[in-house]
Amino acid sequence: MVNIILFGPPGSGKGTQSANLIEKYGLIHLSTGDLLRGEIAAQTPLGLEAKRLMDQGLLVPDAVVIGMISSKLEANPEARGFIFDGFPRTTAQAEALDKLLDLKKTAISNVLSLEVHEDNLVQRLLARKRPDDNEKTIRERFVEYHNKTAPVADHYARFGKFKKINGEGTVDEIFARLSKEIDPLVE
Ligand code: B4P
Repeated sequence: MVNIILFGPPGSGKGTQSANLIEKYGLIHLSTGDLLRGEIAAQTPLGLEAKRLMDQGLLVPDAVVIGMISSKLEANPEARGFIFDGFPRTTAQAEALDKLLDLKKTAISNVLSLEVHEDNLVQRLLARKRPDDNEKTIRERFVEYHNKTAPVADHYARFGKFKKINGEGTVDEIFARLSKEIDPLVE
């Protein structure tokens, strides 16, 4: 089983690259951002609370996203593996994921971190025009990233499972860099 975490700051291209990677490797895409936006679109109580936090650039509570990921893992017992996109975003989420995967007697294969200069991140996000892609919210998302998400890198680096990938350039160039890391894992 191949389990990849796509890591990186807001706008680094996690969602964009995941879409191509699942097609190439037949893995299941688990994006907590997409799952939360699904709840918002369905106007569930969870979605309404998530929207309030996401519109401010804040992370939603760990228990909410861990619950969502746990359900998705349970719902896909035959999966060849998963691409985790936007999860884990805190050390508590990383520890919860370790436990969930251990129950399936598997582990994270690699954490690939897309490295992009902050000016380029802002440009990409402003061009996208999602509700949480305005200058004020973007700045808050970067603060959350530096305070709460960046430490997740240390969690995986301790196990030798953290690799930085140049996230600048065209979508195809970045895809080729990611494929170079993943190809040997699926052979
Ligand atoms: P996410 O949905 O995960 O969004 P993101 O990190 O901002 O974007 P991503 O890195 O996927 O960028 P994308 O490929 O789309 O999170 C949104 C919010 O949900 C969070 O702020 C938080 O509130 C909440 N949330 C989600 N997960 C959570 C968790 N685990 N815990 C708590 N809260 C959670 O690319 C961005 C843009 O760049 C696109 O328009 C794309 O077209 C463009 N782009 C991509 N690659 C490019 C390239 N190479 N060149 C030029 N443009 C490029």
